[in-house]
Amino acid sequence: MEKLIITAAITGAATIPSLTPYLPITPEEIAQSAIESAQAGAAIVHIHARRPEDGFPSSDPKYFRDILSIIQSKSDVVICITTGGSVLMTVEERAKTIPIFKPEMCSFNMGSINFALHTSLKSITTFKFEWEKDYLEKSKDFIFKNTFKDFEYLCSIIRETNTKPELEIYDVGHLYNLDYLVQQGMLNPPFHLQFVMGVLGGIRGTAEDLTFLKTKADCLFGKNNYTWSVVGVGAAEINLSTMAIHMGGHVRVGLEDNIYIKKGVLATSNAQLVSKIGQLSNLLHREIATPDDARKILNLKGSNQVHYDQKQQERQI
Ligand code: KMH
Ligand code: ZN
Repeated sequence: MEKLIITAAITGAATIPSLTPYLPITPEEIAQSAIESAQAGAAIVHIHARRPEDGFPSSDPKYFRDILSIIQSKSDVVICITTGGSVLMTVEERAKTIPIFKPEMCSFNMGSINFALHTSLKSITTFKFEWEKDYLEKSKDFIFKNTFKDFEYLCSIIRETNTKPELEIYDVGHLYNLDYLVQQGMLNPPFHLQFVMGVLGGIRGTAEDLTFLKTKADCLFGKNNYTWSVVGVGAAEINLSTMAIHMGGHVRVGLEDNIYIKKGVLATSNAQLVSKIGQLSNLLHREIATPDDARKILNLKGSNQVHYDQKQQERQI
Protein backbone atom coordinates (compact mmCIF):
# COMPACT_ATOMS: atom_id res chain seq x y z
CA MET A 1 0.00 0.00 0.00
CA GLU A 2 1.09 3.58 -0.65
CA LYS A 3 2.53 5.45 2.33
CA LEU A 4 -0.07 7.32 4.38
CA ILE A 5 -0.34 11.08 3.83
CA ILE A 6 -1.47 12.87 6.98
CA THR A 7 -2.84 16.38 6.52
CA ALA A 8 -3.12 18.66 9.55
CA ALA A 9 -5.94 21.20 9.35
CA ILE A 10 -4.60 23.76 11.78
CA THR A 11 -7.35 26.24 12.62
CA GLY A 12 -10.12 26.47 9.98
CA ALA A 13 -13.11 28.73 10.35
CA ALA A 14 -15.77 26.49 11.86
CA THR A 15 -14.08 25.97 15.23
CA ILE A 16 -14.59 29.08 17.34
CA PRO A 17 -12.04 30.13 19.99
CA SER A 18 -14.47 29.60 22.89
CA LEU A 19 -14.68 25.88 22.09
CA THR A 20 -11.05 25.22 22.98
CA PRO A 21 -8.18 27.23 24.45
CA TYR A 22 -5.79 25.26 22.21
CA LEU A 23 -6.97 26.73 18.89
CA PRO A 24 -4.12 28.61 17.16
CA ILE A 25 -5.21 32.13 16.30
CA THR A 26 -2.34 34.52 15.55
CA PRO A 27 -0.13 33.96 12.47
CA GLU A 28 2.72 32.93 14.76
CA GLU A 29 0.54 30.39 16.62
CA ILE A 30 -0.85 28.98 13.37
CA ALA A 31 2.64 28.66 11.86
CA GLN A 32 4.11 27.11 15.01
CA SER A 33 1.29 24.60 15.22
CA ALA A 34 1.83 23.70 11.54
CA ILE A 35 5.55 23.17 12.12
CA GLU A 36 4.88 20.95 15.17
CA SER A 37 2.31 18.98 13.17
CA ALA A 38 4.89 18.38 10.45
CA GLN A 39 7.38 17.22 13.09
CA ALA A 40 4.70 14.83 14.39
CA GLY A 41 4.22 13.30 10.92
CA ALA A 42 1.98 15.56 8.83
CA ALA A 43 3.10 15.79 5.20
CA ILE A 44 0.57 18.53 4.37
CA VAL A 45 -0.77 21.46 6.39
CA HIS A 46 -4.12 22.99 5.47
CA ILE A 47 -4.04 26.70 6.23
CA HIS A 48 -6.68 29.29 7.13
CA ALA A 49 -5.98 32.64 8.80
CA ARG A 50 -7.67 34.54 11.60
CA ARG A 51 -7.63 38.11 12.83
CA PRO A 52 -5.01 37.99 15.57
CA GLU A 53 -6.94 40.24 17.96
CA ASP A 54 -10.16 38.23 18.13
CA GLY A 55 -9.78 35.04 16.06
CA PHE A 56 -12.39 36.03 13.45
CA PRO A 57 -11.77 34.09 10.18
CA SER A 58 -9.82 36.27 7.75
CA SER A 59 -8.82 36.16 4.09
CA ASP A 60 -6.28 38.97 4.45
CA PRO A 61 -3.09 38.01 2.52
CA LYS A 62 -0.92 39.80 5.06
CA TYR A 63 -1.76 37.15 7.67
CA PHE A 64 -1.19 34.33 5.18
CA ARG A 65 2.16 35.84 4.21
CA ASP A 66 3.28 35.81 7.84
CA ILE A 67 2.05 32.26 8.38
CA LEU A 68 3.70 30.91 5.23
CA SER A 69 7.00 32.66 5.70
CA ILE A 70 7.40 31.28 9.24
CA ILE A 71 6.44 27.75 8.19
CA GLN A 72 8.69 27.76 5.13
CA SER A 73 11.67 29.07 7.06
CA LYS A 74 11.52 25.96 9.28
CA SER A 75 9.80 23.16 7.38
CA ASP A 76 9.42 21.65 3.92
CA VAL A 77 5.85 20.53 4.67
CA VAL A 78 3.42 20.81 1.72
CA ILE A 79 1.21 23.88 2.02
CA CYS A 80 -2.47 23.58 1.13
CA ILE A 81 -4.21 26.96 1.36
CA THR A 82 -7.95 27.11 1.85
CA THR A 83 -10.22 28.52 -0.84
CA GLY A 84 -13.18 27.69 1.42
CA GLY A 85 -12.32 30.49 3.84
CA SER A 86 -15.47 30.94 5.86
CA VAL A 87 -19.07 30.77 4.73
CA LEU A 88 -19.37 34.56 5.15
CA MET A 89 -16.76 35.29 2.42
CA THR A 90 -17.29 35.57 -1.33
CA VAL A 91 -15.42 33.15 -3.57
CA GLU A 92 -13.19 36.01 -4.77
CA GLU A 93 -12.18 36.78 -1.18
CA ARG A 94 -11.67 33.11 -0.41
CA ALA A 95 -9.38 32.50 -3.39
CA LYS A 96 -7.38 35.70 -3.56
CA THR A 97 -4.37 34.22 -1.78
CA ILE A 98 -3.81 31.57 -4.48
CA PRO A 99 -2.44 33.81 -7.29
CA ILE A 100 -0.32 35.61 -4.68
CA PHE A 101 1.30 32.63 -2.97
CA LYS A 102 0.91 29.99 -5.70
CA PRO A 103 0.89 27.14 -3.17
CA GLU A 104 1.46 23.52 -4.12
CA MET A 105 -2.12 22.72 -3.11
CA CYS A 106 -5.38 24.50 -2.36
CA SER A 107 -8.80 23.28 -1.31
CA PHE A 108 -11.56 23.30 -3.96
CA ASN A 109 -15.07 22.81 -2.60
CA MET A 110 -17.11 20.68 -4.99
CA GLY A 111 -20.61 21.90 -4.21
CA SER A 112 -22.93 24.11 -2.18
CA ILE A 113 -24.23 22.82 1.12
CA ASN A 114 -25.88 23.95 4.32
CA PHE A 115 -23.04 24.29 6.83
CA ALA A 116 -24.67 24.47 10.24
CA LEU A 117 -22.57 25.11 13.34
CA HIS A 118 -25.32 26.11 15.78
CA THR A 119 -25.25 22.74 17.56
CA SER A 120 -21.99 23.88 19.25
CA LEU A 121 -24.00 26.56 21.09
CA LYS A 122 -25.20 24.11 23.74
CA SER A 123 -21.65 23.34 24.93
CA ILE A 124 -20.63 26.99 25.48
CA THR A 125 -21.61 29.05 28.49
CA THR A 126 -19.30 32.04 28.10
CA PHE A 127 -17.97 33.45 24.86
CA LYS A 128 -14.43 34.84 24.58
CA PHE A 129 -15.22 37.17 21.68
CA GLU A 130 -18.28 39.17 20.70
CA TRP A 131 -18.70 37.77 17.19
CA GLU A 132 -18.81 34.09 18.17
CA LYS A 133 -22.40 33.62 19.42
CA ASP A 134 -23.91 35.40 16.46
CA TYR A 135 -21.67 33.46 14.04
CA LEU A 136 -22.91 30.13 15.40
CA GLU A 137 -26.57 31.24 15.56
CA LYS A 138 -26.54 32.63 12.02
CA SER A 139 -25.04 29.39 10.70
CA LYS A 140 -28.57 27.92 10.84
CA ASP A 141 -29.21 30.01 7.76
CA PHE A 142 -25.76 29.69 6.10
CA ILE A 143 -25.34 28.27 2.65
CA PHE A 144 -21.76 27.44 1.78
CA LYS A 145 -21.96 28.57 -1.83
CA ASN A 146 -19.93 26.70 -4.42
CA THR A 147 -21.72 27.01 -7.76
CA PHE A 148 -20.69 26.01 -11.29
CA LYS A 149 -19.70 29.62 -11.90
CA ASP A 150 -17.47 29.45 -8.81
CA PHE A 151 -15.93 26.21 -10.13
CA GLU A 152 -15.05 27.95 -13.42
CA TYR A 153 -13.41 30.77 -11.51
CA LEU A 154 -11.37 28.42 -9.32
CA CYS A 155 -10.39 26.26 -12.29
CA SER A 156 -8.91 29.29 -14.03
CA ILE A 157 -6.91 30.17 -10.89
CA ILE A 158 -5.49 26.69 -10.34
CA ARG A 159 -4.63 26.40 -14.04
CA GLU A 160 -2.69 29.68 -13.95
CA THR A 161 -0.84 28.83 -10.74
CA ASN A 162 -0.37 25.09 -11.38
CA THR A 163 -1.80 24.44 -7.91
CA LYS A 164 -3.16 20.95 -7.24
CA PRO A 165 -6.73 21.11 -5.97
CA GLU A 166 -7.77 19.05 -3.01
CA LEU A 167 -11.36 18.38 -4.07
CA GLU A 168 -13.62 18.62 -1.03
CA ILE A 169 -16.52 16.17 -1.37
CA TYR A 170 -19.22 16.74 1.26
CA ASP A 171 -21.86 14.57 -0.36
CA VAL A 172 -22.37 12.22 -3.26
CA GLY A 173 -23.71 14.93 -5.61
CA HIS A 174 -20.31 16.58 -5.40
CA LEU A 175 -18.78 13.58 -7.17
CA TYR A 176 -21.28 14.13 -9.99
CA ASN A 177 -20.36 17.83 -10.08
CA LEU A 178 -16.73 16.78 -10.52
CA ASP A 179 -17.72 14.32 -13.24
CA TYR A 180 -19.40 17.18 -15.11
CA LEU A 181 -16.24 19.33 -14.86
CA VAL A 182 -14.21 16.40 -16.17
CA GLN A 183 -16.56 15.98 -19.12
CA GLN A 184 -16.19 19.69 -19.88
CA GLY A 185 -12.40 19.32 -19.80
CA MET A 186 -12.13 21.74 -16.87
CA LEU A 187 -10.41 19.32 -14.48
CA ASN A 188 -8.23 16.39 -15.44
CA PRO A 189 -7.14 13.25 -13.58
CA PRO A 190 -5.38 12.21 -11.44
CA PHE A 191 -7.59 13.90 -8.83
CA HIS A 192 -7.10 14.15 -5.11
CA LEU A 193 -10.47 13.77 -3.37
CA GLN A 194 -11.04 14.77 0.23
CA PHE A 195 -14.20 13.15 1.61
CA VAL A 196 -15.42 15.64 4.24
CA MET A 197 -17.90 13.69 6.36
CA GLY A 198 -20.01 14.69 9.33
CA VAL A 199 -20.82 18.35 8.55
CA LEU A 200 -24.45 19.13 9.44
CA GLY A 201 -25.67 19.70 5.89
CA GLY A 202 -23.53 17.02 4.20
CA ILE A 203 -23.11 13.24 4.31
CA ARG A 204 -22.68 11.60 7.73
CA GLY A 205 -19.51 9.97 8.97
CA THR A 206 -20.60 6.34 8.94
CA ALA A 207 -18.72 3.35 7.55
CA GLU A 208 -21.44 2.77 4.93
CA ASP A 209 -21.24 6.38 3.78
CA LEU A 210 -17.47 6.17 3.28
CA THR A 211 -17.64 2.92 1.32
CA PHE A 212 -20.50 4.38 -0.73
CA LEU A 213 -18.50 7.52 -1.66
CA LYS A 214 -15.45 5.42 -2.47
CA THR A 215 -17.46 2.98 -4.60
CA LYS A 216 -19.12 5.86 -6.50
CA ALA A 217 -15.75 7.53 -7.10
CA ASP A 218 -14.34 4.22 -8.43
CA CYS A 219 -17.31 3.89 -10.83
CA LEU A 220 -17.10 7.48 -12.08
CA PHE A 221 -13.36 8.02 -12.36
CA GLY A 222 -11.68 4.58 -12.16
CA LYS A 223 -9.63 3.40 -9.17
CA ASN A 224 -6.30 4.45 -10.67
CA ASN A 225 -7.30 7.97 -11.60
CA TYR A 226 -7.56 9.41 -8.13
CA THR A 227 -6.15 9.40 -4.64
CA TRP A 228 -8.39 10.08 -1.66
CA SER A 229 -8.32 11.17 1.92
CA VAL A 230 -10.97 11.48 4.60
CA VAL A 231 -11.91 14.16 7.12
CA GLY A 232 -14.19 12.91 9.87
CA VAL A 233 -15.71 16.04 11.35
CA GLY A 234 -16.19 15.73 15.12
CA ALA A 235 -16.60 12.31 16.68
CA ALA A 236 -16.29 10.51 13.35
CA GLU A 237 -12.62 11.47 13.00
CA ILE A 238 -10.89 8.46 14.51
CA ASN A 239 -13.21 5.80 13.10
CA LEU A 240 -13.06 7.15 9.55
CA SER A 241 -9.30 7.63 9.80
CA THR A 242 -8.92 3.98 10.78
CA MET A 243 -11.01 2.91 7.80
CA ALA A 244 -9.02 5.11 5.42
CA ILE A 245 -5.67 3.77 6.67
CA HIS A 246 -6.95 0.24 6.14
CA MET A 247 -8.53 0.95 2.73
CA GLY A 248 -5.53 2.69 1.17
CA GLY A 249 -6.81 6.24 1.53
CA HIS A 250 -5.17 9.13 3.33
CA VAL A 251 -6.21 11.08 6.43
CA ARG A 252 -6.79 14.67 7.52
CA VAL A 253 -7.04 15.58 11.19
CA GLY A 254 -6.76 18.82 13.13
CA LEU A 255 -8.52 21.36 15.29
CA GLU A 256 -10.32 22.73 12.23
CA ASP A 257 -12.43 19.56 12.18
CA ASN A 258 -12.29 18.00 15.64
CA ILE A 259 -11.15 19.35 18.99
CA TYR A 260 -11.10 16.09 21.01
CA ILE A 261 -8.27 13.59 21.41
CA LYS A 262 -10.73 11.13 22.96
CA LYS A 263 -14.32 11.31 24.18
CA GLY A 264 -14.72 14.39 26.36
CA VAL A 265 -10.97 15.23 26.41
CA LEU A 266 -9.73 18.22 24.45
CA ALA A 267 -6.70 17.75 22.20
CA THR A 268 -3.99 20.08 23.44
CA SER A 269 -2.48 20.56 19.98
CA ASN A 270 -2.76 19.65 16.33
CA ALA A 271 0.46 17.67 16.70
CA GLN A 272 -1.24 15.46 19.30
CA LEU A 273 -3.99 14.58 16.81
CA VAL A 274 -1.39 13.89 14.10
CA SER A 275 0.63 11.65 16.45
CA LYS A 276 -2.44 9.61 17.24
CA ILE A 277 -2.91 8.89 13.52
CA GLY A 278 0.79 8.01 13.28
CA GLN A 279 0.36 5.44 16.07
CA LEU A 280 -2.75 4.03 14.47
CA SER A 281 -1.01 3.72 11.13
CA ASN A 282 1.92 1.97 12.78
CA LEU A 283 -0.47 -0.55 14.37
CA LEU A 284 -2.04 -1.14 10.95
CA HIS A 285 1.41 -1.59 9.31
CA ARG A 286 1.20 1.46 7.09
CA GLU A 287 4.21 3.75 6.71
CA ILE A 288 3.83 7.51 7.00
CA ALA A 289 4.63 9.72 4.00
CA THR A 290 7.15 12.54 4.27
CA PRO A 291 6.36 15.82 2.48
CA ASP A 292 8.49 14.66 -0.46
CA ASP A 293 6.67 11.31 -0.56
CA ALA A 294 3.40 13.27 -0.66
CA ARG A 295 4.74 15.41 -3.53
CA LYS A 296 5.40 12.24 -5.52
CA ILE A 297 2.15 10.49 -4.61
CA LEU A 298 0.06 13.56 -5.45
CA ASN A 299 2.18 14.68 -8.38
CA LEU A 300 2.72 18.17 -7.01
CA LYS A 301 4.68 20.85 -8.76
CA GLY A 302 7.52 20.42 -6.26
CA SER A 303 9.24 22.08 -3.40
CA ASN A 304 11.53 24.24 -5.52
CA GLN A 305 8.57 26.29 -6.67
CA VAL A 306 7.02 26.68 -3.25
CA HIS A 307 9.48 29.22 -2.02
CA TYR A 308 7.70 32.22 -3.33
CA ASP A 309 9.05 35.51 -4.48
CA GLN A 310 8.66 37.72 -1.44
CA LYS A 311 8.92 40.95 -3.45
CA GLN A 312 6.26 39.91 -5.92
CA GLN A 313 3.95 39.03 -3.05
CA GLU A 314 4.46 42.31 -1.32
CA ARG A 315 3.56 44.13 -4.53
CA GLN A 316 0.31 42.17 -4.78
CA ILE A 317 -0.61 42.62 -1.12
N1 KMH B 1 -13.62 22.91 7.51
C1 KMH B 1 -13.90 21.81 6.63
C2 KMH B 1 -15.15 21.12 7.04
C3 KMH B 1 -11.92 24.61 2.98
O1 KMH B 1 -11.10 25.07 3.72
O2 KMH B 1 -11.93 24.80 1.77
C4 KMH B 1 -13.95 22.23 5.21
C5 KMH B 1 -12.76 22.90 4.61
C6 KMH B 1 -13.07 23.81 3.51
O3 KMH B 1 -11.62 22.66 4.95
ZN1 ZN C 1 -10.44 24.40 5.62
